[in-house]
Amino acid sequence: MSAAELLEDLEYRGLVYQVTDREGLLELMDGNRISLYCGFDPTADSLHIGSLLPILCLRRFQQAGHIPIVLVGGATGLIGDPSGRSTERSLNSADTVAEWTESLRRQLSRFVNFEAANNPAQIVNNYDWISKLDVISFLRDVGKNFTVNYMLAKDSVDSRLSGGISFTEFSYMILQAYDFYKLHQEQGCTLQIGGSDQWGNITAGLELIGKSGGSKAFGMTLPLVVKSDGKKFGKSESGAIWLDRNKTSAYQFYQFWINTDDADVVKFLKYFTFLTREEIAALEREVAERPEKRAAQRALARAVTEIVHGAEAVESAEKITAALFSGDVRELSEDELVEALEGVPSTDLEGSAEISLTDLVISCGAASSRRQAKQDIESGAVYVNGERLTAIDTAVTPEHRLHGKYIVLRRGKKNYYLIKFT
Ligand code: 383
Repeated sequence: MSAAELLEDLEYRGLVYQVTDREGLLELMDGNRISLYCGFDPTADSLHIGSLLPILCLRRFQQAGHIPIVLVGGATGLIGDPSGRSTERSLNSADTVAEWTESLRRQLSRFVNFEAANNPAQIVNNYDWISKLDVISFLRDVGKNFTVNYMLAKDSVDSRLSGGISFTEFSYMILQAYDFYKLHQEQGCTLQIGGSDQWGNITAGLELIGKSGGSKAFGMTLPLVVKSDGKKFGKSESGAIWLDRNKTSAYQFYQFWINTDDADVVKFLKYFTFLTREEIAALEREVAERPEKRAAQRALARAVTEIVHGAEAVESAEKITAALFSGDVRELSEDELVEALEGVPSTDLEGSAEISLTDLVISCGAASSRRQAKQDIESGAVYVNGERLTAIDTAVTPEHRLHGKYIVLRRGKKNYYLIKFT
């Protein structure tokens, strides 16, 4: 892919929010392999989908032949970026940050290709150079290039002046600027990308590179992902959508994307998938003509889940979705069953004896009285493992138990209860 095609593709996808010098960048990339970087601070033990856009963008550059450098902020994570935040962060311990740095490094590695023959990705940790910087060199060699006036004018600082900002967070932009300078000098990195909140930090780097007489470098930001309903992107009722499947299961992740509004789905296909323009246009027509089929949402969920969790995860998420839709959960593996029913009321029962359906309905909390339980069962509202049972004295035996220990009870269309026998 030529430089012009890459830039056009990014623009078609709506991924270019700001760029310091579009024509200059185009000229630099034209026929040349450039190195570009994006940084991620270890402020938690996992990334969430807020970081997905820049990671995938690094991959888009790599697919076009350029060299992506993924930076993990082992040092900057100890300081705290004030960008986009209205209050001071609390500091995490050095051990915690070191641990999170490792988790992020593992996670980020999945998104770029370290084996590419001509343009293998690199991953770096800014702790490696920032920790070696002594305070005198920092103030003399780096700090001298920035006036406090310049720093005060940055959004990240200006917006905090009334509420207060520590010297620690105030200094953050200089560290990120120093990273860009270092990567520019030592690896020939000429472009930094990031979310729109990073514009100030990225341009501070360009300032430092410029003052140090380095060759020209560029900055580009991606848009903030906004939803048409005005709600914050990337949050579900249960909180952030993480990239670590132990924090957000692959099924929950898939569900998050499946639930995208019609009004947002085409935009998200452009942002978060590698589908072609033709494929996206076809799905756009589907949304207009047959919205009830949710073909675009399904394509989106499949594509993003596959990128983040792999093809097997997509298969199992679809299997779980189908099982919960039909109510028949008997074909699910034990892991899938547990994943499907995460968050539903769960009860542990002891023993290997059979139990009457009424007792089961009561002990799992599906009904609050015998009378209610009886009524629910007789009206046909109660299902065991997807099978409707209408006799109140049906014996639920150990044979019913899935994987030797689970009973899935459902009342009505959607109320699930998990009973685990120990
Ligand atoms: C640190 C050192 C650098 C370059 C960048 C950094 C990290 C940067 C930052 N980024 C955010 C983060 O880590 O704080 N100062 O949580 C987020 N990024 C990306 C993207 C985003 C930004 O990781 O907009 C969302 O994900 O830039 O908020 O030398």
